[in-house]
Amino acid sequence: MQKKCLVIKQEVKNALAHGQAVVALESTIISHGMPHPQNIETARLLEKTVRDNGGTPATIAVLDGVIRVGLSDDELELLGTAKNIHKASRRDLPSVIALKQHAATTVSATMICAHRAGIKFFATGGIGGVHRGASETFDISADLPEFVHTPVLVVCAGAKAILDIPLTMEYLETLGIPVLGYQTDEMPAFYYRSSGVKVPQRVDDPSQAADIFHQALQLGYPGGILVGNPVPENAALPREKIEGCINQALTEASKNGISGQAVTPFLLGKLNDITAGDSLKTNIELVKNNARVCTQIAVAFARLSV
Ligand code: PSU
Ligand code: MN
Repeated sequence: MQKKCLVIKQEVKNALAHGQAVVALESTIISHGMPHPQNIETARLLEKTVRDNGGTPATIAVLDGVIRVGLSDDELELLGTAKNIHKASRRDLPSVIALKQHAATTVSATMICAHRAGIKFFATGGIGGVHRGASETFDISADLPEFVHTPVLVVCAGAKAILDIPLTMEYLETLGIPVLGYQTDEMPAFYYRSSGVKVPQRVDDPSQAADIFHQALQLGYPGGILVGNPVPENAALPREKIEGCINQALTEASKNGISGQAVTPFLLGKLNDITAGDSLKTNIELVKNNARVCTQIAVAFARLSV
């Protein structure tokens, strides 16, 4: 018999069985998105934020080929320190499981694992998207098409500003993915609050987002919903300054021939160096804010379903 490839932590199982709010958290941000020790501190802070808002956190990763939904503190530590952690998006899940590897899951893979576990809500930092220069490189994150297939509501602070936000929004429109602006009319730009690109729908409180997701499920939509939640004002970086730093990081990436799944971790790391840690501070604040709002939406949804 095949060994079980999905293990759900007991606490998460209990919460799901009682129809309580459960919020998935990803692990790529821990293993490839932030330096040590801030990565592990952030992972713990996010779990605490979910709990403080009345939810149960479920951080997701693949360990020794088993999808773990809900991690122990030792497992978070391993993901934040070990060097042999793969970065798994949708395409990589079968191989990291079959070959019994360790992998951090990106947004697309975390959505798949969350859905298999029965979790409908997931908070991340910035969604992957269409990269600048994609007309040459074809670099478009697998995060975007995942929303066509997998019914999970994801709260992000917009597309990472290292991306092409107008093209990312066009792509989401083509795929027919509902995108909501949380207390904003614009898609947030990760490090700063407004990108200048309109979202198709604004919501002003968690219950509106919960209602829209509930409606999509009732209509039999097979896919998910993306919520853009702007970074808190006091943590946002000045647009002009960070744009200069992003251009510098992009130049370094092309000089070094960085491609494929290494691009995003490289750019985030470079930006952290260039801004002397300011981009990391902002990143931590925005994902914490996303965990808070996502949990509030999950709590509102749980009320709808009783
Ligand atoms: N947001 C962050 N930091 C990250 C990521 C998102 O604040 O590290 C990760 C997510 O896991 C996302 C991935 O799914 O980057 C996208 O990678 P790519 O561009 O290679 O698809
Ligand atoms: Mn890519």
